Amino acid sequence: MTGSQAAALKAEPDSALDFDAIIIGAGVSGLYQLYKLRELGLRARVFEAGTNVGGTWYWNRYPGARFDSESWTYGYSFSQELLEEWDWEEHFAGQPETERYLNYVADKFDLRRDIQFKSRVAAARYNEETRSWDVALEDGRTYNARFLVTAIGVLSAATMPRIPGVETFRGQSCHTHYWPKEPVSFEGKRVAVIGTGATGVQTITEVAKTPGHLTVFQRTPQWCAPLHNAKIGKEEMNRIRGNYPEIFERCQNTYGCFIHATDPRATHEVSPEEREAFWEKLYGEPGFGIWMGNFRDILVDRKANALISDFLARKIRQRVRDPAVAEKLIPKNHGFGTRRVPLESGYFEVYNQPNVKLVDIKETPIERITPTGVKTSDAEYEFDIIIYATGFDAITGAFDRIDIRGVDGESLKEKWKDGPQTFLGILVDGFPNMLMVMGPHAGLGNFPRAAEYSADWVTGLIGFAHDRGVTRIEATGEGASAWTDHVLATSEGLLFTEVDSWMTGINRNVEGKQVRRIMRYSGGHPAFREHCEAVVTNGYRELMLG
Ligand code: NA7
Repeated sequence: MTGSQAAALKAEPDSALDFDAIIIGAGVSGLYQLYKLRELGLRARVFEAGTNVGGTWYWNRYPGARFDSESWTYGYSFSQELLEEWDWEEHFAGQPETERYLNYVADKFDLRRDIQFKSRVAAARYNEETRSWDVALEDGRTYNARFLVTAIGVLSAATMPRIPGVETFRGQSCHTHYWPKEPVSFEGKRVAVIGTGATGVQTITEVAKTPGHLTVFQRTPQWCAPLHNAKIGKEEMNRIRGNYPEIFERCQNTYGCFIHATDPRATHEVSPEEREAFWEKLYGEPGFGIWMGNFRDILVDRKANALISDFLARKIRQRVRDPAVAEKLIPKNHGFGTRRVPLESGYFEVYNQPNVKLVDIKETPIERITPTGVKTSDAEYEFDIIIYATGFDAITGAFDRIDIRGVDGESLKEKWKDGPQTFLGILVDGFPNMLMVMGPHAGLGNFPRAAEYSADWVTGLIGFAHDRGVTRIEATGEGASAWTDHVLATSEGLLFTEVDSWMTGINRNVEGKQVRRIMRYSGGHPAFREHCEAVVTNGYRELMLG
């Protein structure tokens, strides 16, 4: 294409299209993506299923929902003014505070005027003739746009358990993700929680605070570690504010964009006493330090992993009075850190309460949900409330729930049935002009840090195309294969790959999600960014632009 052709194309408004870009989702990534596309002067529209902004922090309003990232590492970094104005109240903010924050952001940057709520996207189809995406909402409304940007999150497709009789229960029941906006009282109620992942652990700890009776149905125990949350006073907040440049810089340079950096030592390089002292220190400190700031080999070396797991097991035994209950709470089928580590605030002590019962459903499986409660292989329990903390069809689930069709009507769900294939976790060959913010095979971690980068990269590419009159962007098949191979290679030797969890794409409640897959880039964020930057520096030559 010549320069004048490009200029002519740029000058020509796409008046035939409803929008330049459609963004799906008004969560952390979607809000920022909208802000960035507006900066380019593009007409962007966000479709959001909820009635307000916030994504994860709009939906997950279950009791006890809060950050495991330090609040001051989680907020957006793009606006100095926002950093000046917003005071975090707690080191690990609860859901209400985070929802308030995201609403504040939406208001401050006047984002709502381009967000269409109660608009769940049901289908998106690429139209080769117009080089655009036709998007259909669940209610039948249709729109089109040059670019389709997915900002649908990695844990947004909640899954109910496949247990017979779920629909027959006559009391109150709810998946944690769909928690109602109105307060739910547990006072004097018989409550069941099914599921003990990060969500279950937070829910259980909170529900147990109200008098009543709580029964926890646990399939797999977790290696939980203390959160050590605290309030942030005015002076401390000002100190944090003064340190924002260093804080964000540090997050940029760690593996998972958290404030915690891996300790360069190997577990066996230090004496047992020193090791124990180090782990005590980490156990006593706030946040993910014990997972992300531990010795460099605990997630790759079986012996090192066994030692840290043993340390955590001792902690559980110390904290839970009944030794039989403590044993049930100690994971036996996976080592510490090989699944997402739930951070807790008094979780294990909950089981010392006389009104809390732990049911190990590996020993006595749930047979069915009855109209009055839960029937296991050896007992029938009656409940007023059943809470399903049963997780998500992670990473690809939200994509699977939209009928996304690329060139010649190829289905994305079908293309990914044996695992995702992407270029940088952002583009997919055969799906031109679709850009994924935090798509599969991108690096996970402290979400907004990674999402800001991802949205910036997407913005850079769209801006590049816009400036040159490029109306079609596609990853090559070779590029996607090479990235996919690289992603698989980065996970080699990591112990988490041997364990079933949402991080390896397992969800026994979903057809086709029973085989472990590599779902995310495991080379760490600094390396991820290097790969992305190289593509930019190279003038996007690895992509097909037309
Ligand atoms: P998780 O971590 O996937 O946990 C789901 C929990 O629900 C887990 O304990 C599951 O047991 C349990 N589960 C799922 N299905 C069933 C059935 N059918 N019967 C009994 N128990 C079941 O989801 P979370 O929401 O806790 O956390 C997801 C992420 O969101 C979290 O890591 C944060 O990053 C935010 P299992 O372990 O599969 O045996």
